[in-house]
Amino acid sequence: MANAIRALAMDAVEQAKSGHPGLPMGAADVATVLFTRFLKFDPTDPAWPDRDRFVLSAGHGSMLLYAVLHLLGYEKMTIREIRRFRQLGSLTPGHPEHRQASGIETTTGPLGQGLANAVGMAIAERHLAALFGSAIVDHKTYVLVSDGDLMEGISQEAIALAGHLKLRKLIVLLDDNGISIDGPTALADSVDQVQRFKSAGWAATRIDGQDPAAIAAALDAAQESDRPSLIACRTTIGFGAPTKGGTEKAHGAPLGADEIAAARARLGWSAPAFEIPASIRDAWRAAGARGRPARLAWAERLAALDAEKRAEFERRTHGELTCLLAAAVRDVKEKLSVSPKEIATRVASEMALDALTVALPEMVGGSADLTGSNNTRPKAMKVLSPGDYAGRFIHYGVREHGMAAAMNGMALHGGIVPYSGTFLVFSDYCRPAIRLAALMGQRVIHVMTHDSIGLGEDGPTHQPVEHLAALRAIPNLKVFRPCDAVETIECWQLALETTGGPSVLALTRQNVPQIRQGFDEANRCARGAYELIAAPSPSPRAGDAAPADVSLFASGSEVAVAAAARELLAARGISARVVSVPCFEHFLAASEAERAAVIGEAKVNVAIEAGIRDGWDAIIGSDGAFVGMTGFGASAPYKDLYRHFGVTPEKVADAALAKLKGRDH
Ligand SMILES: Cc1ncc(C[n+]2csc(CCOP(=O)(O)OP(=O)(O)O)c2C)c(N)n1
Repeated sequence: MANAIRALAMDAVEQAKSGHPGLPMGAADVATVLFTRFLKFDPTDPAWPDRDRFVLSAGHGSMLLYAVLHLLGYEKMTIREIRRFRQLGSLTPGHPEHRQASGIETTTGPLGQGLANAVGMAIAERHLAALFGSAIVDHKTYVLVSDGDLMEGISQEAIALAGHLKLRKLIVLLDDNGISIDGPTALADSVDQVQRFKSAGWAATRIDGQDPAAIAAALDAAQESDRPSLIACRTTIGFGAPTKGGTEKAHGAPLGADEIAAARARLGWSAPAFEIPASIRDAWRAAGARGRPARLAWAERLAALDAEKRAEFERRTHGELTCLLAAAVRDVKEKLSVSPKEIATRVASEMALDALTVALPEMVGGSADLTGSNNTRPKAMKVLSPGDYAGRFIHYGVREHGMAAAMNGMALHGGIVPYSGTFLVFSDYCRPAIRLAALMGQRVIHVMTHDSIGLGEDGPTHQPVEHLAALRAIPNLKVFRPCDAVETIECWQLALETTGGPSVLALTRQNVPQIRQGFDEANRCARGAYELIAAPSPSPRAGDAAPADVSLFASGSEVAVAAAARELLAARGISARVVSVPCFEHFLAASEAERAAVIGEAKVNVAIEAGIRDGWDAIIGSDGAFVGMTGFGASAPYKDLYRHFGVTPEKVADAALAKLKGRDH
């Protein structure tokens, strides 16, 4: 049965003229034992919520997963898809891309991410089991990692967190072949992985990964472990390939016709390319049918659950929000209209979370050791710990990358809407995971505070400058930068309602005035940009619709700067309007007419943001003026910094006047 995986991997890579045969051939025995004897799943219902999760963290070995899914009988993974390995529109891209319908739990390829995703999945399982009971939620998370996965720094964050949280249903299988692209891993690595995992609180053992009995025994032992398990499986990369096996030559290139023929002979595999002998196919299909009774029994248990609890489980599994969200948002906005607050938007976010997390119990929060700074822990939220998996707040430790990747795993698992916090400048440390969340279309919400030079004294190491632009550059990621407490709750609502992708909320450390006064039921941030303060009209003639002289566009804390600049300009007889731009992505998704209406027809456009200009030209045009940053910040009280870097109402007014003058000449 393992040779069926090897043959399909060799043939598909050969046909595509690219790909990685080595891992599937070496890890075929591990995968065969796992999928045919241990993994709980049902190919006829790939989304079954209580299935075991399998993550191929070493995504370059994608043919292993495709071959197994095909052999087990996942309907969509046909032999045609295997033949179309790495071709446009196939279900078999170069690296596995998340498609639950065909059994791919997460997108992998960037090494280390899958392992950290799996940690999130395992957290989600423990949490939901604590809430809904083990009759409904009781599954394992298996991960196949390669040497490269464990060399990546993110793996340390993931391993340490999993060990600390005692995620006993997480089982990692290491394809311990000692080979990477450059050659033997000994060229660059001498870590004893078993000791490494043990020191992080795992059960860890080393076995012969080519011996099915040893693999089964190790998996058996891992079933009842009181901690997460590592099984280091000693394998031979490209097992069966006579000259390339055991060397880096088997890692990432077709083996070639002669080597494949020799491997077939050595493995005793005589079937032609892409053909599986009937007896072997039947055995795989029987393995695929194994989980059906368990699924049906689970469905009965679900049906027998108290109706309210069942409805809640199903709602959460489907990622549906409740109408309580709108009510919570309304409530916060009403309070702010009655007593406006001059507070930092991070504090406004905490206020929002106090209400939102009550309305939406699926929200599981956290912070990478900046809880008090990020304001991500509502007062009533209990900590999730090995003693209490029902807790909803995760102390991720100083592990931004692992945190962001674990959040992806939770979202992929389902039943949870993860959010968490760090400083915006450390979005760089989360970026690879944020990018994958965007690629996979997963709803994860990153609260990123201290969003500009406005954080002050911590200085340029902590002051984001290029980060808003860099995040806005990621497709399918929404970057929200609210200007006050009202916009903050509105942006939270939009992030929660964005079911098809991640969001970042960029929030201030420093206080900002509440500019949005009065109660407005509509979520004005939904348009991405809107006229917040109209131009003053000194002597309105009836029907006069003359455009303002100046349009001032700003986000976050700089909206108040724009508002003050508007006053300065008014004092000089220049009419200016202020447009708040809390979310580029929403704005740029609007129709051309809507965008044109918001951009307006002022003689001069000025944008103000305490970051770099990149991206703003889509709104102000290349001839617009920009007041912001062109280099790194500095360490000083924040008001001094705004003055020093010229992000002030006076400089904005000067920029507008200079442009107006330029036009008049
Ligand atoms: C973050 C990241 N860096 C680099 C790569 C490119 N890459 C793909 S596989 C690999 C290493 C291969 O070694 P190993 O993980 O041991 O896999 P094996 O050769 O055993 O298949 C590298 C560097 C990657 N996919 N992800």
